[in-house]
Amino acid sequence: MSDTILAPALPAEERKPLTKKEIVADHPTWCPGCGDFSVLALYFKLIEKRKMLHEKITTIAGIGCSSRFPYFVQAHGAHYIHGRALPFASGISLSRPDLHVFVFGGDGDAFSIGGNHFNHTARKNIKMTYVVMDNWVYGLTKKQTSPTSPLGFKSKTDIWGAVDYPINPMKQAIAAGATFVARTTHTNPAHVLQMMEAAMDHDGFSFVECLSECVEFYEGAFDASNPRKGGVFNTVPADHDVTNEMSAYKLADEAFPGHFGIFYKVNKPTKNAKEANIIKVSGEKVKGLKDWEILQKTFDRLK
Ligand SMILES: Cc1ncc(C[n+]2csc(CCOP(=O)(O)OP(=O)(O)O)c2C)c(N)n1
Ligand code: SF4
Ligand SMILES: [Mg+2]
Repeated sequence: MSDTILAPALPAEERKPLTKKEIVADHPTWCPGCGDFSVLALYFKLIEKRKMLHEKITTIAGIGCSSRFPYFVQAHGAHYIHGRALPFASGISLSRPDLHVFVFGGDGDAFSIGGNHFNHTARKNIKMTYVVMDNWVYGLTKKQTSPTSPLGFKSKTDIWGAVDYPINPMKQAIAAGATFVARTTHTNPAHVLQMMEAAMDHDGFSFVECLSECVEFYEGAFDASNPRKGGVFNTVPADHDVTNEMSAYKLADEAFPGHFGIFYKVNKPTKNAKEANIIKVSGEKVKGLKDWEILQKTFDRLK
């Protein structure tokens, strides 16, 4: 091993902040015009802006076009099993309090196969940021109905139009117990960055629904929210109380395009903090004992 590898890392303040060039990996293989490009570019911006150190960047995803995300970030990350990104990210979050874990994924990954994990990670308030790039369709597998596809959407699985009522990600996140719930859209880069940064600063499970157009299989889905396409982009009213669950629910219940911004934000102890406390308290009880003695005590107690 070279001296450079063995040399201890310089203190953060003495290290040069990362440049985009250093964190950009492979050329993204998304279709030209896909909304996901914008989200990736803003993640790079966030890394640069917050001067994140290379070894602290943690990018996790499931499976889908959007979930290819970690491939395109030159840092630690994993492209995990479809719908299972959150349990994987939970393990990292709980065992590495020095990292802020980012999870990126699609509407199918988050609310269909991963729906259960979404609810439970939210209710446990495990510290991480989950950005769902919602395109209202399964993109990677070439146009099947997703849990957010609107009624009547014609796809390979609903050739006569979708008949199942779509879920509302914002309502679902609030009801599940997420402590930070925000909504943004890839067509407003400054807003995406603002939401990701606020989510990162939240001590708990932060969820951001980011509309991200699939130009290949659902072109124009979000035009009504894009002023450049004749739509309207309205931010959350200034007098909205983000700690009021019912007000947040009302915002979430609005017809598309609704509002964009932070709908809900409350402070509640995280599972991370609770577990750290259990470890501290139980550690004090067995202070001075050798590992095998602790194990023996545990087995004795189980008798
Ligand atoms: C266990 C399992 N079931 C099904 C699939 C096939 N599959 C891959 S991605 C995907 C859906 C992707 O949709 P979404 O999460 O919305 O991501 P997008 O491609 O739209 O970004 C499906 C059904 C899989 N890879 N693994
Ligand atoms: S299929 Fe859709 S979601 Fe996938 S890369 Fe192409 S435009 Fe993006
Ligand atoms: Mg999708």
